[in-house]
Amino acid sequence: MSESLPLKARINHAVLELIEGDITKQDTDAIVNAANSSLLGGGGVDGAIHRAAGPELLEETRALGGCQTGDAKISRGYHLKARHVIHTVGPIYGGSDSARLLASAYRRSLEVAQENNIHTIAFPSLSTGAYGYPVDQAAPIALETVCRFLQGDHNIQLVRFVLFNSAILQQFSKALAHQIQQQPGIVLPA
Ligand code: AR6
Repeated sequence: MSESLPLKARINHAVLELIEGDITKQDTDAIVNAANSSLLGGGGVDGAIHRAAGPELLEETRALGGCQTGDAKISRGYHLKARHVIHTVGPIYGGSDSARLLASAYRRSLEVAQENNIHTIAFPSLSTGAYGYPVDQAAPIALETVCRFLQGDHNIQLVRFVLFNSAILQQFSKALAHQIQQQPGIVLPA
């Protein structure tokens, strides 16, 4: 990757970072699950999180009553390093409302984190696997939404995007570079 593309920024008192890795391995207070509205598990991130957390997670999510697209719900993390899982449902790419719903999934996840006194949170790239959202369109929405949230009043200290391969990481890094140009108050750490 070009050395000029940023992987970290400071926004208010929070750090935003981009890494290549596996969401299930993160030791943040919460990890975010790219779930579906049943909250009963699936493939991709959802399958990996349920496998790593153990069957107790499904027992808890069964009782949550599902989750609408663009909303988020919280559970415990069980055998994960993360104490909590925030389950959000991104849109299936294609509808006229896709961009709004993708932004909503990121924003609602951060609001749920804030309500539950979570200070550090890791996100995968929502909707860009089974749900078909092109990463070059999803990354700017993800970064803009998270940067705007971090510029407001909150107790979040760290938002980490955990991207599954270097191509996705590069798209997110490009989108972060754009946010740094567009939004005053986002600075690169020294
Ligand atoms: N860590 C980080 N990123 C991952 C991991 C991982 N362990 N595994 C995959 N990715 P997806 P969606 C990347 O399909 O598009 C499920 O069946 C992957 O490369 O997990 O929101 C649910 O139950 C892609 O970039 O989520 C839903 O039915 C991104 O994570 C549906 O899929 C998201 O891919 C949700 O689809």
